[in-house]
Amino acid sequence: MGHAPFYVPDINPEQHKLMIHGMVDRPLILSMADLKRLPSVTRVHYLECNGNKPMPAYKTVQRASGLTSCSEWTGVPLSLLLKQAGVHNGANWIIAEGTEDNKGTMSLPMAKAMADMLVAYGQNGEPVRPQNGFPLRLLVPAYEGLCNVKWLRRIKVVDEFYMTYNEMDRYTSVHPKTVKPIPFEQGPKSVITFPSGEQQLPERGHYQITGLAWSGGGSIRKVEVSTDGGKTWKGAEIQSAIHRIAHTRFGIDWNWDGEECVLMSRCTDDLGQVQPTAAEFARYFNWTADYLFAHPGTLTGHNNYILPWKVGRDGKVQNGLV
Ligand SMILES: Nc1nc2c(c(=O)[nH]1)N[C@H]1C(S)=C(S)[C@@H](COP(=O)(O)O)O[C@H]1N2
Ligand SMILES: [Mo]
Repeated sequence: MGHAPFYVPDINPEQHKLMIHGMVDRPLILSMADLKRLPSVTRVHYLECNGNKPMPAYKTVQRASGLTSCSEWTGVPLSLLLKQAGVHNGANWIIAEGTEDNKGTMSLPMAKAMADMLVAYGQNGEPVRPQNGFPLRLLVPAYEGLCNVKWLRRIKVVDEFYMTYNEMDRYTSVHPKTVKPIPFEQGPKSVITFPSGEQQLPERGHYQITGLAWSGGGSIRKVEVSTDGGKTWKGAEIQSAIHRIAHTRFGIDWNWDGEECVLMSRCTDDLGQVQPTAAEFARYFNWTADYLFAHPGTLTGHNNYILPWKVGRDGKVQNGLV
Protein backbone atom coordinates (compact mmCIF):
# COMPACT_ATOMS: atom_id res chain seq x y z
CA MET A 1 0.00 0.00 0.00
CA GLY A 2 1.25 3.47 -0.80
CA HIS A 3 -0.59 5.11 2.05
CA ALA A 4 2.06 4.95 4.72
CA PRO A 5 5.75 5.31 4.02
CA PHE A 6 7.96 2.75 5.70
CA TYR A 7 10.59 5.34 6.44
CA VAL A 8 11.10 9.08 6.43
CA PRO A 9 13.34 10.15 3.54
CA ASP A 10 16.51 11.88 4.69
CA ILE A 11 16.54 14.94 2.43
CA ASN A 12 19.26 17.61 2.36
CA PRO A 13 17.31 20.88 1.99
CA GLU A 14 20.34 22.57 0.36
CA GLN A 15 20.10 20.10 -2.49
CA HIS A 16 16.34 19.68 -2.66
CA LYS A 17 14.63 20.95 -5.83
CA LEU A 18 11.06 21.25 -7.02
CA MET A 19 10.52 20.72 -10.75
CA ILE A 20 7.38 21.93 -12.51
CA HIS A 21 7.11 20.66 -16.08
CA GLY A 22 4.84 18.96 -18.62
CA MET A 23 2.24 21.09 -20.44
CA VAL A 24 3.89 24.43 -19.63
CA ASP A 25 5.74 27.12 -21.64
CA ARG A 26 8.63 27.50 -19.17
CA PRO A 27 9.51 24.49 -17.01
CA LEU A 28 10.81 25.53 -13.58
CA ILE A 29 13.40 24.03 -11.28
CA LEU A 30 13.35 25.76 -7.90
CA SER A 31 15.60 25.37 -4.88
CA MET A 32 14.31 25.88 -1.34
CA ALA A 33 16.01 29.30 -1.36
CA ASP A 34 14.22 30.21 -4.61
CA LEU A 35 10.87 29.25 -3.09
CA LYS A 36 11.47 31.20 0.13
CA ARG A 37 12.16 34.37 -1.84
CA LEU A 38 8.63 34.30 -3.32
CA PRO A 39 5.54 35.83 -1.68
CA SER A 40 4.24 33.44 0.98
CA VAL A 41 0.92 32.85 2.70
CA THR A 42 0.20 31.28 6.10
CA ARG A 43 -3.01 29.35 6.81
CA VAL A 44 -4.35 26.98 9.45
CA HIS A 45 -5.69 23.73 7.96
CA TYR A 46 -6.59 20.25 9.13
CA LEU A 47 -5.56 17.04 7.40
CA GLU A 48 -7.47 13.79 7.68
CA CYS A 49 -6.64 10.30 6.39
CA ASN A 50 -9.41 8.31 4.74
CA GLY A 51 -8.55 5.53 7.14
CA ASN A 52 -10.39 7.52 9.82
CA LYS A 53 -13.50 5.41 9.86
CA PRO A 54 -15.66 4.98 12.95
CA MET A 55 -16.49 1.27 13.36
CA PRO A 56 -18.35 -0.52 16.17
CA ALA A 57 -15.21 -2.48 17.09
CA TYR A 58 -13.11 0.63 17.70
CA LYS A 59 -13.05 1.33 21.41
CA THR A 60 -11.49 4.80 21.62
CA VAL A 61 -11.77 8.12 19.80
CA GLN A 62 -8.09 7.73 18.91
CA ARG A 63 -8.72 4.41 17.15
CA ALA A 64 -11.88 5.58 15.36
CA SER A 65 -10.89 9.13 14.46
CA GLY A 66 -7.27 9.73 15.45
CA LEU A 67 -5.81 10.06 11.95
CA THR A 68 -6.28 13.80 11.74
CA SER A 69 -4.18 16.82 12.66
CA CYS A 70 -4.21 20.58 12.32
CA SER A 71 -1.26 22.88 11.68
CA GLU A 72 -0.44 26.40 10.59
CA TRP A 73 1.14 25.99 7.16
CA THR A 74 3.37 28.52 5.38
CA GLY A 75 4.33 28.37 1.74
CA VAL A 76 3.94 29.61 -1.79
CA PRO A 77 0.55 29.40 -3.55
CA LEU A 78 0.94 26.80 -6.29
CA SER A 79 -1.06 29.09 -8.61
CA LEU A 80 1.82 31.58 -8.52
CA LEU A 81 4.31 28.93 -9.71
CA LEU A 82 1.93 27.60 -12.36
CA LYS A 83 1.35 31.10 -13.75
CA GLN A 84 5.09 31.64 -13.85
CA ALA A 85 5.47 28.38 -15.78
CA GLY A 86 2.62 29.22 -18.18
CA VAL A 87 0.07 26.41 -18.24
CA HIS A 88 -1.16 25.22 -21.66
CA ASN A 89 -4.84 25.13 -22.63
CA GLY A 90 -6.32 21.71 -21.93
CA ALA A 91 -3.94 21.00 -19.06
CA ASN A 92 -6.67 20.03 -16.62
CA TRP A 93 -4.70 17.95 -14.11
CA ILE A 94 -1.41 17.90 -12.25
CA ILE A 95 0.54 14.93 -10.97
CA ALA A 96 2.35 15.59 -7.70
CA GLU A 97 5.27 13.37 -6.75
CA GLY A 98 7.19 12.82 -3.50
CA THR A 99 10.80 11.78 -2.99
CA GLU A 100 10.56 8.37 -1.29
CA ASP A 101 10.55 5.00 -3.06
CA ASN A 102 6.83 4.78 -3.80
CA LYS A 103 6.69 8.50 -4.66
CA GLY A 104 3.22 9.02 -3.15
CA THR A 105 2.06 10.26 -6.55
CA MET A 106 -1.40 11.79 -6.91
CA SER A 107 -3.43 13.14 -9.84
CA LEU A 108 -5.15 16.34 -8.79
CA PRO A 109 -7.45 18.78 -10.65
CA MET A 110 -5.87 21.93 -12.12
CA ALA A 111 -8.82 24.03 -10.89
CA LYS A 112 -7.98 23.11 -7.30
CA ALA A 113 -4.25 23.77 -7.90
CA MET A 114 -5.14 27.27 -9.11
CA ALA A 115 -7.65 27.83 -6.29
CA ASP A 116 -5.78 27.16 -3.05
CA MET A 117 -3.01 24.56 -3.14
CA LEU A 118 0.11 25.55 -1.18
CA VAL A 119 3.69 24.44 -1.67
CA ALA A 120 4.44 24.46 2.05
CA TYR A 121 7.85 24.71 3.70
CA GLY A 122 6.67 25.94 7.11
CA GLN A 123 4.57 24.23 9.79
CA ASN A 124 3.66 26.02 13.01
CA GLY A 125 6.40 28.59 12.46
CA GLU A 126 9.12 25.98 11.94
CA PRO A 127 10.30 23.94 8.95
CA VAL A 128 7.80 21.20 8.00
CA ARG A 129 8.60 18.25 10.26
CA PRO A 130 10.41 15.30 8.64
CA GLN A 131 7.45 12.94 9.17
CA ASN A 132 5.11 15.50 7.62
CA GLY A 133 7.15 16.11 4.46
CA PHE A 134 10.36 18.09 5.15
CA PRO A 135 11.48 20.16 3.36
CA LEU A 136 8.45 20.60 1.10
CA ARG A 137 4.87 19.42 1.14
CA LEU A 138 1.93 19.99 -1.16
CA LEU A 139 -0.99 21.19 0.90
CA VAL A 140 -4.41 20.57 -0.65
CA PRO A 141 -6.91 22.07 1.81
CA ALA A 142 -10.20 20.14 2.18
CA TYR A 143 -9.03 17.16 0.14
CA GLU A 144 -8.42 13.77 1.72
CA GLY A 145 -5.04 13.32 3.44
CA LEU A 146 -3.70 11.15 0.62
CA CYS A 147 -3.66 14.14 -1.76
CA ASN A 148 -1.24 16.13 0.44
CA VAL A 149 1.98 14.82 -1.09
CA LYS A 150 4.93 14.93 1.32
CA TRP A 151 8.61 15.38 0.39
CA LEU A 152 7.36 17.07 -2.79
CA ARG A 153 9.87 17.19 -5.64
CA ARG A 154 7.93 17.25 -8.91
CA ILE A 155 4.70 18.54 -10.36
CA LYS A 156 3.87 17.47 -13.88
CA VAL A 157 1.15 19.41 -15.69
CA VAL A 158 -0.97 16.98 -17.71
CA ASP A 159 -4.17 16.72 -19.73
CA GLU A 160 -6.09 14.06 -17.83
CA PHE A 161 -6.33 11.99 -14.69
CA TYR A 162 -3.48 9.46 -14.56
CA MET A 163 -3.37 6.01 -12.98
CA THR A 164 -0.42 6.54 -10.67
CA TYR A 165 0.66 4.41 -7.72
CA ASN A 166 -1.99 5.64 -5.31
CA GLU A 167 -4.79 5.59 -7.85
CA MET A 168 -3.96 2.02 -8.92
CA ASP A 169 -4.87 1.03 -5.42
CA ARG A 170 -8.35 2.44 -5.83
CA TYR A 171 -9.38 2.47 -9.47
CA THR A 172 -7.73 -0.68 -10.77
CA SER A 173 -10.59 -1.64 -13.08
CA VAL A 174 -11.30 1.70 -14.72
CA HIS A 175 -9.81 3.38 -17.74
CA PRO A 176 -8.12 6.76 -17.17
CA LYS A 177 -10.41 8.42 -19.72
CA THR A 178 -13.62 7.37 -18.00
CA VAL A 179 -12.53 7.21 -14.38
CA LYS A 180 -14.48 9.31 -11.93
CA PRO A 181 -12.26 9.72 -8.90
CA ILE A 182 -14.15 9.61 -5.63
CA PRO A 183 -14.85 13.18 -4.56
CA PHE A 184 -11.68 14.46 -2.95
CA GLU A 185 -13.37 17.11 -0.79
CA GLN A 186 -14.24 15.94 2.69
CA GLY A 187 -17.58 16.73 4.32
CA PRO A 188 -18.45 18.13 7.76
CA LYS A 189 -17.30 15.99 10.67
CA SER A 190 -17.14 16.26 14.44
CA VAL A 191 -16.12 13.97 17.27
CA ILE A 192 -16.68 14.13 21.00
CA THR A 193 -13.30 13.68 22.69
CA PHE A 194 -14.67 13.86 26.25
CA PRO A 195 -16.41 11.80 27.46
CA SER A 196 -15.31 9.18 24.95
CA GLY A 197 -14.67 5.45 24.64
CA GLU A 198 -12.91 3.74 27.56
CA GLN A 199 -13.14 6.83 29.76
CA GLN A 200 -14.90 6.61 33.09
CA LEU A 201 -17.16 9.22 34.67
CA PRO A 202 -16.55 9.03 38.44
CA GLU A 203 -20.03 10.14 39.52
CA ARG A 204 -23.21 11.87 38.39
CA GLY A 205 -23.14 15.65 38.15
CA HIS A 206 -21.64 18.42 36.06
CA TYR A 207 -19.33 17.79 33.12
CA GLN A 208 -18.34 19.64 30.01
CA ILE A 209 -18.74 17.63 26.80
CA THR A 210 -15.91 18.70 24.46
CA GLY A 211 -14.70 17.80 21.00
CA LEU A 212 -13.46 18.84 17.59
CA ALA A 213 -15.28 19.74 14.36
CA TRP A 214 -13.94 20.33 10.85
CA SER A 215 -15.08 20.38 7.23
CA GLY A 216 -13.64 20.48 3.76
CA GLY A 217 -16.62 22.71 2.91
CA GLY A 218 -15.17 25.72 4.75
CA SER A 219 -15.55 26.93 8.31
CA ILE A 220 -17.72 25.37 11.01
CA ARG A 221 -20.95 27.34 11.34
CA LYS A 222 -22.37 25.40 14.29
CA VAL A 223 -22.01 22.27 16.37
CA GLU A 224 -24.94 20.61 18.12
CA VAL A 225 -24.79 18.01 20.85
CA SER A 226 -27.40 15.42 21.82
CA THR A 227 -27.38 13.56 25.15
CA ASP A 228 -30.38 11.37 24.24
CA GLY A 229 -29.13 9.49 21.19
CA GLY A 230 -30.18 12.12 18.65
CA LYS A 231 -33.78 12.80 19.80
CA THR A 232 -33.03 16.38 20.85
CA TRP A 233 -30.10 18.68 20.06
CA LYS A 234 -28.57 21.73 21.74
CA GLY A 235 -26.13 24.26 20.29
CA ALA A 236 -22.58 23.89 21.63
CA GLU A 237 -20.18 26.74 22.26
CA ILE A 238 -17.33 27.26 19.77
CA GLN A 239 -14.23 27.43 21.97
CA SER A 240 -11.40 28.17 19.55
CA ALA A 241 -10.72 30.65 16.75
CA ILE A 242 -12.67 29.59 13.67
CA HIS A 243 -10.44 29.03 10.66
CA ARG A 244 -11.63 27.77 7.30
CA ILE A 245 -10.96 24.05 6.74
CA ALA A 246 -9.48 23.66 10.22
CA HIS A 247 -10.12 21.88 13.50
CA THR A 248 -12.56 23.89 15.61
CA ARG A 249 -13.00 23.10 19.30
CA PHE A 250 -16.48 22.96 20.83
CA GLY A 251 -17.92 22.36 24.28
CA ILE A 252 -21.22 22.27 26.12
CA ASP A 253 -22.15 22.02 29.80
CA TRP A 254 -23.92 18.82 30.80
CA ASN A 255 -25.42 17.49 33.96
CA TRP A 256 -25.30 13.70 34.02
CA ASP A 257 -28.23 12.27 35.97
CA GLY A 258 -26.54 8.89 36.39
CA GLU A 259 -28.80 7.13 33.86
CA GLU A 260 -27.66 5.32 30.72
CA CYS A 261 -27.47 7.74 27.79
CA VAL A 262 -25.99 8.23 24.31
CA LEU A 263 -23.91 11.32 23.47
CA MET A 264 -23.65 12.57 19.88
CA SER A 265 -22.28 15.64 18.13
CA ARG A 266 -23.09 16.92 14.66
CA CYS A 267 -21.73 19.94 12.86
CA THR A 268 -22.85 22.20 10.03
CA ASP A 269 -20.37 24.01 7.79
CA ASP A 270 -20.78 27.37 6.09
CA LEU A 271 -22.00 25.68 2.90
CA GLY A 272 -24.92 24.42 5.02
CA GLN A 273 -23.75 20.80 4.83
CA VAL A 274 -24.76 18.78 7.90
CA GLN A 275 -22.81 15.83 9.30
CA PRO A 276 -24.80 12.61 8.69
CA THR A 277 -25.55 9.70 11.02
CA ALA A 278 -24.05 6.33 10.09
CA ALA A 279 -27.45 5.24 8.71
CA GLU A 280 -27.80 8.40 6.60
CA PHE A 281 -24.23 8.01 5.37
CA ALA A 282 -24.79 4.35 4.40
CA ARG A 283 -28.06 5.19 2.64
CA TYR A 284 -26.13 7.43 0.25
CA PHE A 285 -24.54 4.22 -1.09
CA ASN A 286 -27.84 2.30 -0.88
CA TRP A 287 -26.53 0.35 2.09
CA THR A 288 -27.56 -0.09 5.68
CA ALA A 289 -25.25 0.88 8.53
CA ASP A 290 -24.88 -2.86 9.31
CA TYR A 291 -23.65 -3.48 5.77
CA LEU A 292 -21.18 -0.60 6.09
CA PHE A 293 -19.79 -1.99 9.35
CA ALA A 294 -19.60 -5.54 7.98
CA HIS A 295 -17.39 -4.39 5.09
CA PRO A 296 -14.62 -2.35 6.68
CA GLY A 297 -12.49 -2.44 3.54
CA THR A 298 -15.19 -0.92 1.33
CA LEU A 299 -14.15 2.28 -0.35
CA THR A 300 -16.51 5.04 0.69
CA GLY A 301 -14.53 8.21 0.18
CA HIS A 302 -14.78 10.18 3.37
CA ASN A 303 -16.30 8.64 6.47
CA ASN A 304 -17.70 11.68 8.21
CA TYR A 305 -20.65 10.09 9.99
CA ILE A 306 -21.45 10.62 13.66
CA LEU A 307 -19.66 8.50 16.27
CA PRO A 308 -21.98 8.16 19.30
CA TRP A 309 -20.71 7.37 22.80
CA LYS A 310 -22.81 5.33 25.21
CA VAL A 311 -22.50 6.17 28.90
CA GLY A 312 -23.46 3.29 31.20
CA ARG A 313 -24.95 3.60 34.68
CA ASP A 314 -21.49 2.75 36.02
CA GLY A 315 -20.10 5.81 34.21
CA LYS A 316 -18.15 3.70 31.73
CA VAL A 317 -18.13 5.10 28.18
CA GLN A 318 -18.33 2.81 25.14
CA ASN A 319 -18.63 3.05 21.36
CA GLY A 320 -22.33 3.70 20.66
CA LEU A 321 -22.28 2.25 17.14
CA VAL A 322 -22.39 -1.24 18.70
N1 LIG B 1 5.07 11.29 -0.50
C1 LIG B 1 4.04 10.84 0.25
N2 LIG B 1 3.07 11.69 0.61
C2 LIG B 1 2.02 11.27 1.35
C3 LIG B 1 1.92 9.91 1.76
C4 LIG B 1 2.96 9.02 1.37
O1 LIG B 1 2.97 7.82 1.68
N3 LIG B 1 4.01 9.52 0.62
N4 LIG B 1 0.83 9.51 2.51
C5 LIG B 1 -0.40 10.32 2.36
C6 LIG B 1 -1.46 9.97 3.28
S1 LIG B 1 -2.32 8.55 2.96
C7 LIG B 1 -1.85 10.81 4.29
S2 LIG B 1 -3.22 10.47 5.24
C8 LIG B 1 -1.08 12.03 4.62
C9 LIG B 1 -0.66 11.98 6.09
O2 LIG B 1 -0.02 13.16 6.42
P1 LIG B 1 0.77 13.32 7.79
O3 LIG B 1 1.77 12.20 7.88
O4 LIG B 1 1.39 14.67 7.73
O5 LIG B 1 -0.24 13.21 8.90
O6 LIG B 1 0.03 12.19 3.79
C10 LIG B 1 -0.13 11.81 2.45
N5 LIG B 1 1.05 12.17 1.70
MO1 LIG C 1 -3.96 8.30 4.48
